[in-house]
Formats: sequence, structure tokens, C-alpha cells
Amino acid sequence: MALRELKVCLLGDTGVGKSSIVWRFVEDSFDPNINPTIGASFMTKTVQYQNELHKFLIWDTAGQERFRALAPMYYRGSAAAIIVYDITKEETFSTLKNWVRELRQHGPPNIVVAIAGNKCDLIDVREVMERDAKDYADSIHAIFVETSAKNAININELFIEISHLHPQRGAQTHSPESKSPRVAGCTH
Ligand SMILES: Nc1nc2c(ncn2[C@@H]2O[C@H](COP(=O)(O)OP(=O)(O)OP(=O)(O)O)[C@@H](O)[C@H]2O)c(=O)[nH]1
Ligand SMILES: [Mg+2]
Repeated sequence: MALRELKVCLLGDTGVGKSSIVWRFVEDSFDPNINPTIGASFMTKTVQYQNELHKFLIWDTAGQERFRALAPMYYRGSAAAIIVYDITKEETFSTLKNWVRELRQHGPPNIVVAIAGNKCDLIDVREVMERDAKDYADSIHAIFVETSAKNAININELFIEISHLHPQRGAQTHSPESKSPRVAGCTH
């Protein structure tokens, strides 16, 4: 059986749930008392899709400002970047846009970008509209999905979409509207 390795990094503000997304994907568990990441952490998970094994090599970066300068070490060799924001915190969406700009300027040219609006279980305190985030993602040809690491919503789907996109197509030529498999909306 063919084995494909995919290096993926997670970027985004502190507290948006990057480590929780990785933890949910790799261990299928959730820790409400998880600590902020120091530096970065590395995990792998191998998944079988049809007749291929996909090994995700995941670099989970630290969102705290003091670690910001380390990020290029992790995104430079990545096939895909998952940029995470928190749907209940508008400022984390601004941070996400800064990451997109930085990736465009300094990241690998064909890096697949996926945007994850995490904590979609908290719709009562939502600050970022799904439509606005989806429009933005379409404008930069990025995958978009709202996730909940807490309730295990769209976490596997996020990684499946990424593996479908790589390496056949880069982020630049991908049109999420027409080509990517659909992921269901967030149903809490
Ligand atoms: N309600 C809810 N809380 C979440 C979700 N994902 C993460 N959290 C909580 O958000 C807080 C921060 O989660 P982390 O996974 O540590 O966030 P992070 O992005 O890795 O933060 P840094 O490592 O500092 O960059 C924790 O208290 C989590 O339990 C989610 O989907 N829903
Ligand atoms: Mg973390």
C-alpha cells in the first residue's frame, strides 16, 4: 500500500484551540485544562484513505507572541498550514489574516492553506460570522471549515480535505467551491 507523508503546521493566536484540534485528531480526546504550548509540539497520525496510507507529520506551534519568531521554522517545510481562529473572538480572525499575509510573503509558494473557525460549539457568543470567514477563505483560495475540538466536529474532515488537496494541487490553483469535497456545517 502506498504511503504518503504530509507535513502540516498549525498557526493562530494563543487560546484558539490549535493543540485541542491536534489532540482530538490524534488521540480523539479533549482536555478543557490543556496548557498553552511552549515553542511547538510534534505529533503524527497515519490514516488509511482508500488504498493509500497518509501519514500526517503535525507541527503544532505556540500562539503566544513571545514564540512568534519561531513559526517560520515550522511553516517553511510544510505542505499545508491550518490557520485557526476562535469564532467567539474577532481579534483572532485579524491575527489569522496576518498569518495569511506572512505565509504569502515567506511561506512555501504552493502551500495548501486551510482556515479553521474553532469553538463552533459556542454559537451563543459568536463574534465572527461564518459567511464572512467563508468569503475571505474563498478570496484566498483556502479550505474553510468551522470546527469544534470539544465536540469533535469537522476535525477529521479538515485533515481529509487537506490530504485530498496535496500534492496534486497547490493552494493557488485550488477552487474550494468547485473541486473540494463538501464538509458539513457546524452542528454543535
Ligand atoms: N468550547 C470549546 N473550547 C475549546 C475548543 N478547543 C479548545 N478549547 C479550549 O480553549 C482553550 C485553549 O485551547 P488550546 O488548544 O490550548 O489553544 P492553542 O491554540 O493551542 O493555544 P497556544 O498553545 O497558546 O497557542 C482551552 O481551554 C481549550 O479547552 C472548542 O472547540 N470548544
Ligand atoms: Mg497550543
